[in-house]
Amino acid sequence: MLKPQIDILKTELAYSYFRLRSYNKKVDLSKISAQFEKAYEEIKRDGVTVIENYYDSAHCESIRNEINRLIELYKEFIWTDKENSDHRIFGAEKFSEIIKAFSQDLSIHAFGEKYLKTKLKLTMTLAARLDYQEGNLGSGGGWHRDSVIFNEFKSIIYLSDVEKDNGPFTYILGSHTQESVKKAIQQADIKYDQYRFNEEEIKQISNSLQLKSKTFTAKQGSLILVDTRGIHIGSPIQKGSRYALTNYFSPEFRYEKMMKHCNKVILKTN
Ligand SMILES: O=C(O)CCC(=O)C(=O)O
Ligand SMILES: [Fe+2]
Repeated sequence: MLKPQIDILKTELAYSYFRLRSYNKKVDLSKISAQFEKAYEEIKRDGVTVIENYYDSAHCESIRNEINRLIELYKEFIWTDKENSDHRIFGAEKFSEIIKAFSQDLSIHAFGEKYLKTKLKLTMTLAARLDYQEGNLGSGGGWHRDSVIFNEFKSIIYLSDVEKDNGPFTYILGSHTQESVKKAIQQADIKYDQYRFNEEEIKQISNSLQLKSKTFTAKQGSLILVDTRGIHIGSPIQKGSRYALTNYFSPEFRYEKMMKHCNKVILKTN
């Protein structure tokens, strides 16, 4: 059992470094809305929460049209998977005013800062259209954590209705805490730096940690606020298309480093 103990120690050390750099700005979510206040309690407990009807259907339709326009206009430059199912415009806020408005949403920003207890900066907004194609892996390519050491905040808005066949976001509730990362190492034989998981490992983690997964089927305009340190998957799409925007944030102190990474994928059109 010596090896897992050392691994846990490494996790603890990195985590305390993050905490040292945190801050304690008071953000009063009740001034934003009761929905955000409730969402805050949920994200702390589960690692994920949803606010329905954040955008109305006319607004969703406008952004869908915008995504279609950008995919067509920049088809030689955008990222697609090998099945040609996933079409991704990273940094889409630079090409569209209506997408920029989502990237600059102050309520979401304040919520993320309160949750992570640190100042955040947007690194980029992803606009994505997922079309059904045989053999597609879904958004994100399988079960994973975005980070093992750091809690991470993302906001995803569905711009089309997402039923169970339309590639819904799925999350293992409660898998975002330091405690649960530790338990996965101790009780489910997961490596300390492991951030991708096969189905067998997901079963193992869910059973030994007694955690349930939740699939976020929801109407267009639903806003998912999520700590992507928790284990999640964008399920493979079996029918139709899924449109969504995702805001990526970084703590201010890691921003330069994160941007170096993001700049590799941000859309460049010449
Ligand atoms: O779009 C999704 O459903 C999930 C994608 C994902 O893994 C992420 O944004 O971190
Ligand atoms: Fe992810």
